[in-house]
Amino acid sequence: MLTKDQIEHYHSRGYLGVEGVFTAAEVAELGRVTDEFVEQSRAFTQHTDIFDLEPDHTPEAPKLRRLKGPVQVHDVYDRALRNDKVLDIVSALMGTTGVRYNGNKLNIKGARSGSPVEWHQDWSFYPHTNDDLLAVGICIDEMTAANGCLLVIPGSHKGPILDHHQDGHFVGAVTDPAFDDGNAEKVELAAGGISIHHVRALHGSLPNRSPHPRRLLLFQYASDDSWPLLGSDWDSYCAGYLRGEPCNQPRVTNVPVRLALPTSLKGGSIYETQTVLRASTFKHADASR
Ligand SMILES: O=C(O)CCC(=O)C(=O)O
Repeated sequence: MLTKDQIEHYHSRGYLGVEGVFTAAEVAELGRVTDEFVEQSRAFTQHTDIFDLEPDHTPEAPKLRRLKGPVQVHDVYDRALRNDKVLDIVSALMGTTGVRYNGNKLNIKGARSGSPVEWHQDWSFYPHTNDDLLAVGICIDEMTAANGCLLVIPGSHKGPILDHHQDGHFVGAVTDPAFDDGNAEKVELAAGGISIHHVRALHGSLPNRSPHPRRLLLFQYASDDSWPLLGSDWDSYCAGYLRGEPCNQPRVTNVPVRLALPTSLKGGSIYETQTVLRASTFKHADASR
């Protein structure tokens, strides 16, 4: 499954790319279904519970930025969430046999468009009692520096949780003035590969300046014994279990926490939350291309 070097890379750098997890047929099906949702988005001019739209989206030229809960709207995404190869990798990296999921989304950067995702740590959105959580991104397209690949600051998962607030409100992006992205690393993969980043790893992505789309299907996985510090009801918590049994005795470890409170002034998606930012968090955008 994973080599010792791959596991070591994930633990030391906080991220990993694994090629060839999904077959060409599986990727083609994910792509076809995603195209259908882009078609459906023509019917909307405002964000909905399902669709998050690029600012220049129109019915004539649909620009779907995010499918908010892909698993809830199509079986093909649900199968990907439960894919045994993915769950084996997740389990090996988190060091637990039980696996729960706590979120899913499909981020789309269309050809020569696509909003950036400003630098942030997922942990700033959903801290838990332990940090054995990670996100897996399934590449529906080849993901390269040119089309806005995921960027990660290596080793940042072992560092502090940086401030993600502006004027006292959570903005979903790093506002710490000392933050520097000069040593960002690119996660470039062929279609069918998966990116994995630790919940505390600083990451983001630039707009797509290439003629090729970049569609990344993201699943957030958590250890079976982590409990969300911002709260949950028991039924929703249990519904996320993919392997193992629901556990009401969470493992509590010594993790840094900075809550996403007071709440953001703008919600709906990370893109919307980040729109209130006064300045982009990318300082070396060109260097990372
Ligand atoms: O789509 C991307 O490049 C980054 C995704 C991400 O970090 C997020 O949606 O929270």
